[in-house]
Amino acid sequence: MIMNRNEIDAIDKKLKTELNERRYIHTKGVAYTASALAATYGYNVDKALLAGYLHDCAKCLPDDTAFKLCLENNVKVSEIEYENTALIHAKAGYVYARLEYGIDDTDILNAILYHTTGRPQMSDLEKIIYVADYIEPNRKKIEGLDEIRKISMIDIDKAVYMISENTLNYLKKSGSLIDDMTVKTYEYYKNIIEV
Ligand code: DGI
Ligand code: FE
Ligand code: FE
Repeated sequence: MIMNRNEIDAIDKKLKTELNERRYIHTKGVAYTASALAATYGYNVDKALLAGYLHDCAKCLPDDTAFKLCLENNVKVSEIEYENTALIHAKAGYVYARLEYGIDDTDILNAILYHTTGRPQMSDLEKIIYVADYIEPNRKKIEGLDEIRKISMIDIDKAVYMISENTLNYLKKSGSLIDDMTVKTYEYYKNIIEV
């Protein structure tokens, strides 16, 4: 899926009306960071930019709209997603990017779908978005972030491992329910960086 400058600009404009200011600023940060990671790892820069732009496209929808979008489009919602509404924007975004932003590229749609929990054996683009979401410059300071930023430009699998470990620790500390996929991502990337 190739988009020209005008099409990207149109997506940018639409996102600006659908996201709050903070989320829009974060979105731009992810888009540019994703394109830099793509350049580093020899991936298509425009595709990474587009996926970065759209990764949180459903973040500001009301929860009931997000649930409805999934259910009406045959995307199953799990118990944990009903209870932890921070998770649903990934699945809703997967549907919304296709219906509202005309995205038909499976890799871009999957990068949106898995950007919050990750998954084992992510594609290059999925890893780029997962990492860019965490390291973009507008993210508020998280412990270990400088080190993760540095590693991100050297070994993306290791960066995925470090981010998933941080996320798990954070969720444990805050007593949140943890999605199976979040744990599977951590275990998979822990194993592959240890060989
Ligand atoms: O949408 P963003 O704020 O840019 O970032 P995100 O999509 O990575 O994550 C949204 C939140 O979801 C973040 O605070 C971490 C949280 N999260 C990730 N995995 C899990 C989770 N929350 C729960 N309850 N369970 C998980 O497994
Ligand atoms: Fe998100
Ligand atoms: Fe995000």
